[in-house]
Amino acid sequence: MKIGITCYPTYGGSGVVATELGLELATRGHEIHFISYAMPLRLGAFHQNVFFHEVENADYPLFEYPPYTLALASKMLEVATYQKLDLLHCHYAIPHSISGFLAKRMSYAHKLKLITTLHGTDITIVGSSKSFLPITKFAIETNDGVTAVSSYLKQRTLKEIGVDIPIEVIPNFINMEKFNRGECQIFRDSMAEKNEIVLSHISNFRPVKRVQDIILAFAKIHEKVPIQLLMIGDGPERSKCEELCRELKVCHKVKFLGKQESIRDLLSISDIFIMPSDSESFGLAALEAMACGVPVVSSNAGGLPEVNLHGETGFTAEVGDVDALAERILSLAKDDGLRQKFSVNALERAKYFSVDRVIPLYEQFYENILG
Ligand code: GMT
Repeated sequence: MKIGITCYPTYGGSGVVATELGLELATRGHEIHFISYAMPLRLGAFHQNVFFHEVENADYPLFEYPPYTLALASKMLEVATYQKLDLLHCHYAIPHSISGFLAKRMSYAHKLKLITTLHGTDITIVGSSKSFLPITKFAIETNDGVTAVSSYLKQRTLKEIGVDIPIEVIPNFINMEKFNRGECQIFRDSMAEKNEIVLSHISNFRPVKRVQDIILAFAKIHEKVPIQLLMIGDGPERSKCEELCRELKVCHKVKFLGKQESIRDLLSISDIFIMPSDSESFGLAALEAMACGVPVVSSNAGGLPEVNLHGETGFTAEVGDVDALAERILSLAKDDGLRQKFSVNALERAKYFSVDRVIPLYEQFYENILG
């Protein structure tokens, strides 16, 4: 198949999922054309069957807000026409599905199909806001096929956006050849004492991630068990978090590592992963941790319980319940046997989301749409 993929290239999990999907499809022989305003972050080097088409936005004195949606639609049409695409697959409804709709309407020459994958905030924040709700509903209903990354997100889309179109749940996925527990003893020794448990967190430190809950929970347990906290990533809440560490006098036990490339290595030296998010349609970072055999302590927000099974692959807690988070981290940190059992279960659970199982679901979905 010849597939056009549009996503946000620089921020957020939806761009990561779209890019990895394109790369996996390309290795299976499909021809993939990424269409966006910048090269998706994880695209990197040259890949066979993968092409990137940059959308140049019009700059004109009248345009205080240059109309990216229109520039994208024109580029989609151009790529679809000259590369003879079978379908356009948009990730994140706003504005990509609207551009896709325009491109499809303009492409009289062949029967271009339009698919959108809903990722989370396109529904839970942007889509359900008063100003975007009608256009989000329209953007979704205009597709030939719609997928959501969790059952939770599907239900919220049906309920809050009120769409009248079937939504198929195709979960996010993981390439377990890229994400697996590596041998990183020297690296681990440089991060923590031999007897310490390594607790880690990875995110973009936006308010929705509730990173301060991690510090509050950590402060409650750091004297009860030898433990080191790794805070990986960067974003608007990082400074407040560092300030909280100083206030609670836990700085000597917390390392803020900023943005990192070697996520797999950092997960490989971790014993427990923490994700206390306020809202999470899926929680890709939790899945990446599980693929490296790391048990997860997370909130029970959104689709997280579909990934992290309470009492099996880790623990979940009510959003904002810092005491429960602390108690659950402590029980795992103190019990080597339980941690080992959850680690095995986490790895097993991650296999359910492996590319070998999930990518064929997308291929089948495309084939059904193409008839
Ligand atoms: O919250 C983010 O990191 C960005 C956001 C996005 O749409 O780019 O992520 C959402 O999509 C990810 C990939 O499908 C999911 O793993 C995240 O759970 C989801 N984030 C939220 O729902 C808050």
